[in-house]
Amino acid sequence: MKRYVYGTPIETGAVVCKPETTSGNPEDLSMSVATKEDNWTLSLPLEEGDIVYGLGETVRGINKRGWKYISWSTDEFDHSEGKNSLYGAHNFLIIAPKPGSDRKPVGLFIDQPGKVTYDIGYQKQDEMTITCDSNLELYVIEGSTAYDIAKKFRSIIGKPYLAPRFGFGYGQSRWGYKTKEDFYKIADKFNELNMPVDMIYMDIDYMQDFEDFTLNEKEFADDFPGFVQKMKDKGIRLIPIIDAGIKMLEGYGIYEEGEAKNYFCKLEDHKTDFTGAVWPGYAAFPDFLNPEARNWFGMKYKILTDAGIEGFWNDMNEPALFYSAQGMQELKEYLTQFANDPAKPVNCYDVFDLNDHVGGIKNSMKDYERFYHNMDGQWIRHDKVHNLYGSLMTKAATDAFKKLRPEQRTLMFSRASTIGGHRDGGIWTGDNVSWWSHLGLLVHQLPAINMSGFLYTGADLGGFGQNTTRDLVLRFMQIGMFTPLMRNHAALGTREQEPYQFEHPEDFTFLIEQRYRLIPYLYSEYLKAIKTDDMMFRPLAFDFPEDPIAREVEDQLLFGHELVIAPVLEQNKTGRMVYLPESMMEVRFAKDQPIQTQPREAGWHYICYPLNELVFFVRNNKAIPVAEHSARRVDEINDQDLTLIGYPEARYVMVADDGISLDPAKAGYHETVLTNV
Ligand code: MIG
Repeated sequence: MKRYVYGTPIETGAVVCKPETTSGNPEDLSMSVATKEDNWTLSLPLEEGDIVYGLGETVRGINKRGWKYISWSTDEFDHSEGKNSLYGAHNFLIIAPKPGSDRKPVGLFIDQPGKVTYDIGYQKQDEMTITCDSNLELYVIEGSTAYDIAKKFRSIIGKPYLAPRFGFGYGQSRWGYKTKEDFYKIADKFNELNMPVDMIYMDIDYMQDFEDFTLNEKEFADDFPGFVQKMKDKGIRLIPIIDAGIKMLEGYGIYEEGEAKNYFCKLEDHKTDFTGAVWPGYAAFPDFLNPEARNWFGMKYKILTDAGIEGFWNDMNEPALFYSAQGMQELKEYLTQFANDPAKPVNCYDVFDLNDHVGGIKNSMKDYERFYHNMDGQWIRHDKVHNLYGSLMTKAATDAFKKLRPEQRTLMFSRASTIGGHRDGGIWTGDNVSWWSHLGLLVHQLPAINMSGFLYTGADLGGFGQNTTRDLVLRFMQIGMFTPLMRNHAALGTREQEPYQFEHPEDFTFLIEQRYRLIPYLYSEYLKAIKTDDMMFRPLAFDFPEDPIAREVEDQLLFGHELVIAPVLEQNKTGRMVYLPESMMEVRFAKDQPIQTQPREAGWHYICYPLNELVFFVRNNKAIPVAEHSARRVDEINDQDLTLIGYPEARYVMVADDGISLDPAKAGYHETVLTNV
């Protein structure tokens, strides 16, 4: 592994074990580097059959060839193919030449907190060009396979955040739960239907006027600890959201404190707070790059942890900006000019221009260039460090949790992230849409997200934006079955998509039950992946690099060391073609039937996969443990009574701990060999 330093890079904290600096430029795979004043470019030829893996949470396929990606944390509610950026800014990729090539696979990590552009065969089909600001660290990682390189990379960025085991339970969420009654009703409904659930999420409406660390006066301010406890009595942990922006309002204590202590991002004068607008209206943005401000913000979670809250999700931390005070002023000037110009509109181009001006005030680059961070006394313009913001908000929280809840793990996941942030929390994949194509997108994202260090992850099951359908929710759940975060979440105003809103809720109950049966195994693979710098989700070709078909499969994944999962990704399908790179055992969970297994030869198979079953494949000579189906909460899972399914002779090395202690010594990590005899 080699590390090259260009210019004077800002320390991002992404890498915890840095190799010595290598001088000169990398030559692997005929790379060439050109540095101009404020611009750095790396180019390399791509050959036919090269696969490019990585870039974490972004658009398009597992193989990133043939598109342009921009690493720039973006509040993007439309995750369609035409986009270039999502919430994650994960600058790690691997180029894997085809089998038989005399070129070796190579991994690249661009340690740069600003915008990084990847043209991966977009301008020229057989050329890759990476462009960014001229101050960066470049890591070039060699290895025998893409998988090997991914593990080597993971070994230098530090261990991923360790979630509490209850975080593997099913979570119900929706933007729009407003009252205590809403929460009681949901919990009661789940309990009534005997549907397993561990968490219900609180979205922005629990706050008073969208003010962080406050409680809605009408609903929650009065005896919040009592309410939290009442939900716990129903077996539910409440998981509230925290937003990045702080409402600018005299009399709101948190704002006044942050203002007095200079903890907010400043304009170019380094004195005036930058004014952005998000849910609460005009808001100031905590300067998470300033360690003091970070500590201050983190300790505010105490208001909620003191009330018994054990987990949070951090939102809007790209940071998302609906507009800024200055941007709005400029827009008004433009509009006034437009309105007062008798010659306008001359033609439709004037109207399009008007449209662009109005639409362009959201998440505008101009705004990201308006404000500054105080990083250890040095003022840095936001756009230079943009991608650090979300992860440092997560760090603010997790550092504080170590003080506020020193004994126990706290659930934490974030929307925006960059590599390094994986040590402090998980991520969810943000505002997907209730589209069938977003099932496939999730399958593509999971391995790339794992490569970047994030293991505790998942998507809004059912889809966040727009109206879902019963079959889509079930198909989403068949994938979400394996993601550590299994949460159904939807946007305000969309069709209600709690499992009990649909016909035959027992089908949903059945799937969630199977999830709980798999938790001992899923959690074991999670602990192993943390310990051994491994990925939980992998493209087939990571384990079968020589198999030309496996190299092109983008709709199946390896899970852990035992499984292949092949979800159905299209509507009105009752099954699909599945490619098995080796002979495997098909495993089928169907209602009111014992688990069915059927040996399958290597090759293509048409596999029936109804909406209300769970189907996966156990790899040759492997087996996985499955619990009884009676648990309705993670804490009720009987870890002593596990059945191995798969190949009868196989054993499984089960890893477990107490699932909650922060201190590894107390958690009691241990291995047990499970066999069928
Ligand atoms: O601008 O808090 O991604 O999960 O429900 C929308 C409301 C703000 C975006 C999050 C979504 C959440 C929503 N938030």
